[in-house]
Amino acid sequence: MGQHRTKLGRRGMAALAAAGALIVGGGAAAAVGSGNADPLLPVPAPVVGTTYVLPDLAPFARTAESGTSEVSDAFEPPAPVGGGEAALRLQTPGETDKAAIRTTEDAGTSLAEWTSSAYWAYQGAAGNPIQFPSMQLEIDFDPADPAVGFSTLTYEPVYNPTASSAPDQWNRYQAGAGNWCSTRAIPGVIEESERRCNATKPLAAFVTAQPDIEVTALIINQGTSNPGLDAGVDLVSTPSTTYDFELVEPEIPGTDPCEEPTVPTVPTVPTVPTVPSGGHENEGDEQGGHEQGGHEQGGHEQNGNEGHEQPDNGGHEQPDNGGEQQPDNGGHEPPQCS
Ligand SMILES: [Ca+2]
Ligand SMILES: [Ca+2]
Repeated sequence: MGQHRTKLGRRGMAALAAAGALIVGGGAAAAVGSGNADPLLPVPAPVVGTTYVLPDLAPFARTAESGTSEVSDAFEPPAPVGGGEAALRLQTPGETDKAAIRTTEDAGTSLAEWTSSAYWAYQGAAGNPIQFPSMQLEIDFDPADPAVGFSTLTYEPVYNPTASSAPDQWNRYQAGAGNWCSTRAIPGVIEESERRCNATKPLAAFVTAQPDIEVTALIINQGTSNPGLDAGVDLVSTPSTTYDFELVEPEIPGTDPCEEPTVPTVPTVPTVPTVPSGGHENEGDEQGGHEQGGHEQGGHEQNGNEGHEQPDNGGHEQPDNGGEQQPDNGGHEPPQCS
């Protein structure tokens, strides 16, 4: 399951910290006003890192499939600024259609940690122009009692009047700073009559009323009652990560150990020898490390000359030749990648 996604590990964290981009707490993200007419504000740096969510949707799982959920590059642009080349696409053609994906990666976090949570959404088509996908949090306000405390909180742009509902563009929603509905009554904050979005409250109100309140799951939801909605979601930020929906896993600079020791073979690179940029690293990965180190310099050309001169062309198949070449290749390649 985890093999299809990548989190920035220590190296990614170190890179963010070194770049001054690491945000401690949610303060820096709060400057983005969802009501601003201009949605193209800089994306806050991930609080901890980025998790790429590929078409298998791991670590999410589909929990409602009468609508559809898939990673797609169908929108224009296909992703928000900083969100790569694709997004989650949710489609609910009919009144009762529902599309939802759910993850428990942040299960056990305090609700207070979610005040910097956020996501981007795009409305490509809608039966009702105010409709957008929502962020939902399953919560337990009484973690000590397994029989008590469950509810689902929902942030949805329609319940946050200052949130942008502009179609055909990526809108950023500072959900953690917005107002939320609750499916169930919660003592001290949501009365029975206030359930199901008859009242909306900021997360701080929930935390104040129920200081032990925990989040048990994150859901990205669309529907029911969203007929004709064709929408995108990307860069969903939680306390631990930002989920970036992508068709293929991007190459994260600095995570490929074969990149660093490569010798530049392309004539255009000698100007900046000490600071490898993205483009140079990619070139180096393809041409430098693998081909030069392993094959050209290693066993093939020198050892192979003897074998290739023999007309039977059996050099590659005979175990004697193979035995001579493989120790060279095997010996040279791993050190270059480690
Ligand atoms: Ca409970
Ligand atoms: Ca994306």
